[in-house]
Amino acid sequence: MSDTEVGIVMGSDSDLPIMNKCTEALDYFGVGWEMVISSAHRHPEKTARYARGAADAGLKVIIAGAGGAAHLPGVIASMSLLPVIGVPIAIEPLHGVDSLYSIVQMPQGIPVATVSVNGAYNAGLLAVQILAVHDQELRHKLNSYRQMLAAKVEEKDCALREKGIQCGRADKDEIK
Ligand code: RP5
Repeated sequence: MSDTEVGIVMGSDSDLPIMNKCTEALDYFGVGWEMVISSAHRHPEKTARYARGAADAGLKVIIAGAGGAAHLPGVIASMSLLPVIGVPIAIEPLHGVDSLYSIVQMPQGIPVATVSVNGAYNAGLLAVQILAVHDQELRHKLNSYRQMLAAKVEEKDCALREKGIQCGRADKDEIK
């Protein structure tokens, strides 16, 4: 079985600074990934080949990021039964609203799980969660990750107390 479980596709190298955040999340959890530049508009044949071959290549999830009239995630989803996570990339002049609407408003029948504008890190996390359904070790790592997030919130709350700002609620110990 291939160690590469997540395919990351983007419309252009200009998407790379954002899409690299997927790889940070996947690397954190030790999930193998590959990365490809293709385009629904500028190179539809390559996009079709990649999407149609993804499952046979051993991929389990595809993350696709694009900006503007961002059809890449939807087109890939139409040509593969793998779950596709779409990342709307913010570009001028509409700052990602165009990308968000293009990706999130898929017609019934071909879903794309859309994250926030430039939300590539969450796309990586969502891919990990999908893989974790059948992977206990990944579930343990995800639990630890969430505990770490909660601990950071506590640290920030403690910092407020150190500045002399009171919580004030009688049941404040219950909030912790
Ligand atoms: C989209 O067009 C790409 O995903 C990118 O976000 C946008 C602009 O591409 P470049 O003109 O920077 O190559 O297809």
